[in-house]
Amino acid sequence: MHMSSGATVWLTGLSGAGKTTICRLVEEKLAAAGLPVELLDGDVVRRQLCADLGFSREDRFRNIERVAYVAKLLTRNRVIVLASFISPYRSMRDYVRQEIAPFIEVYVKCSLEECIRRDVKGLYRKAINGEIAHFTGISDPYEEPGQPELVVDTEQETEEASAAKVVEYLIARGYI
Ligand code: GGZ
Repeated sequence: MHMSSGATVWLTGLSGAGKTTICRLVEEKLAAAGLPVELLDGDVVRRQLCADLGFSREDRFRNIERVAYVAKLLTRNRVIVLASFISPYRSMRDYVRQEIAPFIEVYVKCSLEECIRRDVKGLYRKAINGEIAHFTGISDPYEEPGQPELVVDTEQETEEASAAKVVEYLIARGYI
């Protein structure tokens, strides 16, 4: 594990499914192995690069287009990009897939019921009370991936185990 061909690992899933935590764990493992790695996370990107955007369908597409542009530049410079975005529409993920190679779609699977139960940031409660409009899973759609490269189920396994699966996938396919 000391050379990388570059790749974008794209984690999609509901808010609270565990995308950010898994990305951070994968990042730690890759960085420890001396690999070039960058994390692109919805929470951070939306305070920086996409501070002007909201959560309408159009703005979500703009968000993902900008991130895809950055991920593409990094990937072609042999960086392993770990991108963590709800990216709720199949067509937006397909757009990224045709922009970037190699592109590895990871579905971070967790039922809406469990995300509501966890409600890490209290956003589901607000959304259910009508205090946040267009909230994914409550008042906005989430389209499950049809054929992701990898599925990790955070209701069935620990985030450590999910992260290990991502790393194993990258090794098995020769990306790292
Ligand atoms: C979904 C929202 C919303 C709405 C704020 N819908 O779990 P979080 O809190 O920390 O991460 C979520 C983040 C979603 O941004 P993304 O860039 O990943 O979304 S997308 O790919 O659809 O463009 C959530 C918070 O922002 N958040 N309002 N209405 N998530």
